[in-house]
Amino acid sequence: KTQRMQWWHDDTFGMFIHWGLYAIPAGTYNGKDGGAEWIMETHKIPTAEYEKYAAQFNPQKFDAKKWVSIAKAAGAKYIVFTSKHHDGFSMWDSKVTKYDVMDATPFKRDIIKELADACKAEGIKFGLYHSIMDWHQPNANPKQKPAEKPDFAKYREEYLKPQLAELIKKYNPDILWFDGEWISEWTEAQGKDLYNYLRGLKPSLVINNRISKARGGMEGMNKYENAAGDFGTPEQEILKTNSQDYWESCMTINNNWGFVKNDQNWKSAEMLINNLVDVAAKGGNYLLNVGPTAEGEIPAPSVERLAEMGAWLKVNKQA
Ligand code: FUL
Repeated sequence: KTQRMQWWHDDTFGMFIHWGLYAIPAGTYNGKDGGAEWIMETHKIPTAEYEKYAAQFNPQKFDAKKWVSIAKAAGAKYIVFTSKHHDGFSMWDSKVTKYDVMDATPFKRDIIKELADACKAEGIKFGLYHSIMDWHQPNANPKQKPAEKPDFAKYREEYLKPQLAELIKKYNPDILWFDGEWISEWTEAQGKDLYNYLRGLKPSLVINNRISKARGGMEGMNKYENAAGDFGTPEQEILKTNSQDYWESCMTINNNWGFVKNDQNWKSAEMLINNLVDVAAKGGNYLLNVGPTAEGEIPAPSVERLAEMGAWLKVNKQA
């Protein structure tokens, strides 16, 4: 147990936000259902075709303060937001690419800046989910596009790392939450190198274990010792028993991470509270996801459930 991890461990409850261009198709492509934030892959949408969503991205109802107040009312102490998901679209004003919210959309507002500022103002810790896998960068896809002679090291050194340095410098995140580490090009050595590099830029950073190769499937805990990363990441499940290692269960509030129009399979507030209590009793953190719409709103059924959790916590949480 370390001093650096104390606040994170004590905070226990966070709100995950999956938001990107995929909120526009909202789980349906060419009349066929399937995929949320994975829709590009699910329907094998060509890059040039998928890129067109950027020109449509104009979430006029986006209000960072409102999102943060929803998290706060729920009793969540930190937010983790998708800076870049597997589709490769950057949700901030990145100097490394034009495929970002500033250069490629009519919206032209730096979403991460607005969110980071709103979190800071409210004393909510701020984290960024960042995908190592990137379907938009030809150099990140050696297996899929061998004909293009992709150079993964070039992607890693000249795209991935500079983008992360930019995020740290500009928005001072408390947490970096990696994902998409399972591609065969990514190695434990690269994970360690990246971990050390990022902690060098900001020593207090908290970083999940998906920066390394140690995650054992969906159960999410490390399958070997001395891996890079500070906490385990069970996905859509809760550990069966208490663990001495740091861990955080991330879960959806309906069936999907990204917004899906037809997904009305909301978990009850009672179940969400049970999950939170179960996780906390076993020494873990609970990262509960919402998927805002293309207009920029957290769906009402999510807001209602989060409010119920907050009301329950107010009465029942011991100091
Ligand atoms: C997974 C990703 O592939 C999903 O899209 C989602 O982001 C989840 C939290 O992690 O591995």
